[in-house]
Parts: sequence; C-alpha cells; structure tokens
Amino acid sequence: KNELQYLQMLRTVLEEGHYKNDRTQTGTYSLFGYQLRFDLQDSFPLLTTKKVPLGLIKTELLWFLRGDSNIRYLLEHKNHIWDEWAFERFVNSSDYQGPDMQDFGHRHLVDPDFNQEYQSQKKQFCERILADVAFAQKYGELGNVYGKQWRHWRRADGQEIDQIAQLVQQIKTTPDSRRLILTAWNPAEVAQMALPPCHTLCQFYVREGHLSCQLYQRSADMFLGVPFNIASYALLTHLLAKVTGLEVGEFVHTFGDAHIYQNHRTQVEEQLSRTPTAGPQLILDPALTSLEDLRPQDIQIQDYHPQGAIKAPVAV
Ligand code: DHF
Ligand code: TMP
Repeated sequence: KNELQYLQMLRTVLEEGHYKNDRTQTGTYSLFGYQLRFDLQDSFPLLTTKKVPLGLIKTELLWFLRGDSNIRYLLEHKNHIWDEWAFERFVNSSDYQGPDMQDFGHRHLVDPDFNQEYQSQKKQFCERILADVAFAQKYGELGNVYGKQWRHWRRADGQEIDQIAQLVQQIKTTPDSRRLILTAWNPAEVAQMALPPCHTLCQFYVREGHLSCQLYQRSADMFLGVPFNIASYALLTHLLAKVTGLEVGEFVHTFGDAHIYQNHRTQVEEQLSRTPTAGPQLILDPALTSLEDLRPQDIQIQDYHPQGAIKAPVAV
C-alpha cells in the first residue's frame, strides 16, 4: 500500500497538473502541495513497478553523511547521478577548451552528432576527476550542497555545526523534542550551489520508541528524483533509528512543486500500467552502532523483485 500512494500521486499530477514552464525549459505538469505517508514497519519503500538502483541511493547517502560535496567519491563508487551538474560548471569555466557545450542538456537530446561529442567530453571529464586530484578539487565540487550543510554548517564566527552528530545526540537524550531538525537550506550559500537543495529540510519525531521522519521537498521530479528521495530518507530514518536504539515509524513526504516533465509522459504511462508487488525488507548489519564507520555493504536489501527499469532523460 506504500507504493500505491506514489502511483496515485503520479496519476494525479499527470491528470490534474497544470502545464508550467521551468528553469530547464523542458516543460512540466505541476501541482503545488501534496503529502505521502510510508509505514516503514511494513516494508522498505523501494518501488517495484520499476527497478530503482539501491546501490546508487546508498552511495549518495553515504556521501552526504561523510560531509562530502565533491563528485569524486561518487565516481569512485561508479555513481554518475550528479555528473551533469559538475560538468556544467566546468564547461562554463575558462579552463574548458573543448567543443562548445552551451545548453548541452537540450542539444544532446535533439542532435545525435552533438550527443556523441557530449558523451565523449563528459566521459573525459569524469576520467580526469578520478585521475587528477587538483582538477577534482576545483571541478568535482558542487558547492556547499547537502553533505557540507549536514556536517559542516559554517557559523559566522568560523566554527562549524555538525547537524547529524547533534541530531543523534538529541534523539538519544531528548526524544520528545520538537526541535529535531536537519536542514540543507542555507540562504547565505544557496547562490554558490550547483543546484539549490531539493530536499530542503526534515524533522524527526519519536513516540513510543519509534522514530519517524518528515521531509519537506521544495521541488520534486516525480518520475526520476522522487523514487530515489523516498528510499534515501527511509534509509536515513532506519540508520538513525539503529544508532539511537529505536524502531522505525513513518516516513512522511511533503511536497512543494511536484512535477512530471513533459518528456517523461510515456514512461509514466508505462509505469502506471504495471501492478506493484510486495516491497522488500531492509537488513542493516547488526553490529552497526555509529554512522561514522558506515560502509555500503552494511546495508542490504532482501526480497526485492522489481519490474524492468524505465529510462528517461534528466532535465539539466
Ligand atoms: N535534476 C532533475 N531535473 N531531476 C532530478 O531528479 C535530479 N536529481 C538529482 C540532481 N538533479 C536532478 C540527483 N538525483 C537520477 C536519479 C536521481 C538523481 C539524479 C539522477 C537518474 O538519472 N536516475 C536514473 C538511473 C540512473 C543510473 O542508473 O545511472 C533512473 O532511471 O532512476
Ligand atoms: P530546480 O532547482 O529548478 O527546482 O530544479 C531541480 C530539479 O531536480 C527539479 O526537477 C527537482 C529535481 N530533483 C529531485 O526531484 N530530487 C532531488 O533529489 C534533486 C537533487 C533534484
């Protein structure tokens, strides 16, 4: 029943969404304000109506939890979900000497010759990030996105705030607190970010030994980003529950601008024609006691039997 809610929301956004232009000039069907509730006791909310790669969700979350905002770590783990936003900064810089990549997000979709050139340049870019530390420091960096704000929020006096460490401490010592907040939205630094945080703020809540999480997502790509976001925050809730000795409760997902890109329409219709099956179970290494020494292999999924992947272009 967790997944049916997501599918119902997809249907609603497609049928009742208002056509709206957007920053990427792709065009969307959009609704403002919506909420889903996932019971984390029931199953782990990884969609079964299309294959969602948990490996990429794990390494992205571990990257946030490391306090890292440089794509080098992601590339080392063969995770390419953030490549375009780092590449965009590089091709707009004076260090880039290759063929014109202006507006690559659109042109690679409509011009096959350009697409070949673009794929080759992006591949060279990723190889250089892995091979050249100085280059990676300069162009692998996305600006002070999620990880930096979570673990190294800079105060005016130069000191840093580790929101994750504080959160773990507060959940343990004052579980009834109404101030269990994790925020990535730092108004002083939003302008320098490659992409201002989409999952902007979340709040945790403890009742009768169960930990719940509510996320406010200001902008939601319903087909591509949201299945990742649901699994990622469900996983974060499980991890925080594990290290604070709690059970998991609910994940409440609250949306601002919820949209389906116009060029995802046939993919969404394909997904809506499928019937969901029972969700998988999450298995965390029983020895896990802290978020500091977490490794991808400490997180496993059992009984995940999804239908085939559905590819769609990401709007840059
Ligand atoms: N921009 C937009 N327009 N939508 C997003 O969802 C988005 N997400 C970002 C960064 N910018 C974004 C970070 N998260 C994919 C999933 C999540 C994500 C970025 C990309 C994605 O392309 N998923 C594919 C599979 C990718 C793969 O296998 O490498 C998918 O089919 O789910
Ligand atoms: P925006 O900054 O103009 O809102 O564009 C961001 C796009 O990326 C928008 O389509 C939402 C999408 N997105 C997600 O849905 N989830 C995510 O985790 C990220 C990073 C982006």
